[in-house]
Amino acid sequence: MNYDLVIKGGTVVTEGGPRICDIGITGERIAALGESLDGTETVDAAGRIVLPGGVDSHCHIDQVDPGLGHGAESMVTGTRAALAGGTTSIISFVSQHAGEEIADVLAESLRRGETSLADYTFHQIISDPTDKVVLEDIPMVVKAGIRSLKVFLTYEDAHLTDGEFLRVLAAAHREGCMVTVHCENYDAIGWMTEQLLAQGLTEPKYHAWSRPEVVEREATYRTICLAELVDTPIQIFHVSCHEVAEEIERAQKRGLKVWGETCPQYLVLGAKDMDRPGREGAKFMCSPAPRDAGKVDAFWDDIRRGVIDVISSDHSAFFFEGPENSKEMNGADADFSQIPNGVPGVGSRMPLVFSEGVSKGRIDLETFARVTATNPARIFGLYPQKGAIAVGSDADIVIWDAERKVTITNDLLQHAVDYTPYEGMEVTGWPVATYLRGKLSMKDGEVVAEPGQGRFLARTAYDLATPRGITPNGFDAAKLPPQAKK
Ligand code: DUC
Ligand code: ZN
Ligand code: ZN
Repeated sequence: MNYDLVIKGGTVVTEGGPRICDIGITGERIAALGESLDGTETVDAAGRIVLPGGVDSHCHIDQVDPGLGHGAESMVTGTRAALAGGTTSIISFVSQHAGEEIADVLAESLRRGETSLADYTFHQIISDPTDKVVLEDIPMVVKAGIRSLKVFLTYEDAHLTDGEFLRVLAAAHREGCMVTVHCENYDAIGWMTEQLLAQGLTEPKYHAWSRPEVVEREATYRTICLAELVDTPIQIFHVSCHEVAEEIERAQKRGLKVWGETCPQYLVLGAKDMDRPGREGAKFMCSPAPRDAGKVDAFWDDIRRGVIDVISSDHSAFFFEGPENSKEMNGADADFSQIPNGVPGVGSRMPLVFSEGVSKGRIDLETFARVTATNPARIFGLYPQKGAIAVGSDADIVIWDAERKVTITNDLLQHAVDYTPYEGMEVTGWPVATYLRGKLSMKDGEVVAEPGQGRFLARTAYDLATPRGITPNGFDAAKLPPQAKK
């Protein structure tokens, strides 16, 4: 048998564990794992780690975020940065703002997606769950191949009341969607912000003071309870610390369909970064805020034990300087509450997790592959097409040099903005080649994929997003026709 491409002799990270073997690729798929495979083209991967292409299930790319603005990243620049960093599939967002027709925003997002270099899909943000949205639009979005919704429990223009959140959970229950949730308490943050600003405490570091761990923990607990009431599978987005992960673990132990995601910024950055001189701290401002770096060991343990299943980037690209799409777009001396949240990270995600996790001996290679590729693919209905090196899966593959030491600079990351919060950080381990569906897409830092190479990943019903069929008292309220909104 002659394969189109054979990647030879690398340490291949399969779901059964790492093994030294060849990968035979025919067309866009993996056709064989074995020894001495012959190919029209061969690539020598001896001495390298061979990983499933990363699946970054939380990136704000070419999207307007309620309360945050558009960000500077286009689908072209964002997915170029993804491929440079070893990620072959991304999930961005279709963002509904109050009063907007979801059909229009969806059509626009699908149009922008056509320029993608990597494979892609979207989560549907629901900011205004009117009767039409829950009865007609969410079913329409599902028919279009989108199987996950996102809601915010904070941000001025986006947060839902508990009543609105329940309506979204119920629609997701009926339609078989995963609901992803930004868990922070809107009123608590608003009150804390007022108190801080009244004292003249305006610098970036007070962003973290306005939203300590308890604000996130409360919203996480509430989210879990409401999802349990309705019987809807959920993923808690960007969990920042062990204290919040404890709520998720309790829910998982009760058998609930609750998953947890974190991001490199909560493993690498800390509150002290936001306390850098002048406005420098704004480079590290995201929500939830980076926590006390001293507490990170217990959090890595949550990752090892699978309480936290996914490490995504929450890539959110605002320039540091400049009048538009920037951290100073509301004025160079705006107080912390006026500075857009979010850090860029789609390209640095895999190298940071590899270096902090695998190279420092905190996680093994299988866990790395699970949290960066396999689990996000499973949780969002893309598996086994994506997220695994297995016969029949798409040939999305990253060849990794586990020994290479690289000092991160903004240029290396190839995203659109003028900074990275990880500037100057040395990492051990770096992607040297990325293949998307069998096609070489990045080699030695040069992205050779073309705009439009990426494909929309339409999703159908899948087990993890299916309700358990268990409600607290056996009364499945979500199945009833929704009541008109008051
Ligand atoms: N927080 C969000 O909720 N979204 C984008 C970036 C961020 O920090
Ligand atoms: Zn969020
Ligand atoms: Zn986000």
